[in-house]
Amino acid sequence: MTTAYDLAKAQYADWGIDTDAAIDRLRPISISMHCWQGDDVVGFEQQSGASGGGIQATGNYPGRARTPDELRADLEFAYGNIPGSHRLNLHAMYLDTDKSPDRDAIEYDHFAPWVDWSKDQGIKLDFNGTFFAHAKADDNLTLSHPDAGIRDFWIEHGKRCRDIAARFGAELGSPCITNVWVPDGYKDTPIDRMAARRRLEASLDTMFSPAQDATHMKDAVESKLFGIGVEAATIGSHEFYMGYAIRKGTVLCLDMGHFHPTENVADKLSATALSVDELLLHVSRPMRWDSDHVILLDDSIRAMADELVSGDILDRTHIGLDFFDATISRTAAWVIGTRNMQKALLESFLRPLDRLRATEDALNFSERFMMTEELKGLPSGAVWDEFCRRMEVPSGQTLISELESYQKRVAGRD
Ligand code: RNT
Ligand code: ZN
Repeated sequence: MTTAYDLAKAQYADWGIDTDAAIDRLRPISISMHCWQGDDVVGFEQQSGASGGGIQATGNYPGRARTPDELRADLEFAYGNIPGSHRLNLHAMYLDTDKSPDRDAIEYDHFAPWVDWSKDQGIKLDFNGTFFAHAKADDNLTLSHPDAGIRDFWIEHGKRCRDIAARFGAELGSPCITNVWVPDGYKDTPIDRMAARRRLEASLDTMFSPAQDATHMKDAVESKLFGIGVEAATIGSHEFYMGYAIRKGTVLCLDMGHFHPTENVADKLSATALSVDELLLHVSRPMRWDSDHVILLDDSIRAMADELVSGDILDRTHIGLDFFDATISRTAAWVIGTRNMQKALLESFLRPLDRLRATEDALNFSERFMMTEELKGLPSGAVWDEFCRRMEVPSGQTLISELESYQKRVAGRD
């Protein structure tokens, strides 16, 4: 019997594209799925409350994970419905312990259950310091705070996160990408931006000064444009961190919600990758602001995937996700969002890249235009379905049933 995939394969072959090769390229790509979609960025500290720092999950859909065990169960379900093997991006406030260490006192042991679980599941970990949702971050100043005592508190937090991350990496045999995002900024126009930036730079230098083995952990820094409550100035702006990452050799994190809304974040990949060795992405969907909507298979995500593939920077880009929506099933958000990133990559692998490049090099923009638009009619969905079939995960209506029945099971939690 001829399958939809057989027809798709033939149609692509007509363009000189090998669909099996595209599937083989997609299979090993591991996406770092963020833990915080599962519980609306609340975490498991005893005193946890609002996320603060201008980050806001809105909605009260039933089923929020309230404990590490619930979050892990939800993650297992999600990974089970995403083809391939993927990473987990943890935040420091997701510790799993009956102790209540303050942020400057966290230790590996507080996270050890996550490592046991990761080993069991065959998952690798990434990590983030949590520099928000804390009394010492209430002024939206942490590493750049004028008070050295507050800066030291957060520097200690960051150092401990790096030690914990290095142990994650050593235990799991894969470098743990350890990201720093701080909310630091001012609501109204500051008098001395330079002083604040010098303080942030000095704090980062101190925090990063203990050497870590790059085979166990790598530091990343994440910029932002603005946040609620820090409209006038963000100390860790894009230019600040781009310069910092280039000078200090850290990974540069680009969050798609952290630029002016009309900027094309995909354009920044090749531009920055010439100056930094490695990139970290927070793939996200800003709507009017850094709203962290779940990513769709839309043109902004396709553009990111196309640039990673055309620019040949996939192997030095860590693809992380950063979205959270509390108005829909949280597990569905993870599964559909992560699969959308994979679908975009698959579509990028299904382009006749050499031919497209040749039209551009020959300044044959008419042909480039005709090709890009006609290619959109090819049946990439049939190739995706075949990928899911080979990876033994559902797609289409079967997937929807799976997502719905899991959501029913967790709906009674609150
Ligand atoms: C905030 C940053 C940051 C957070 C996570 C929870 O604007 O995007 O990455 O979303 O660390
Ligand atoms: Zn982010």
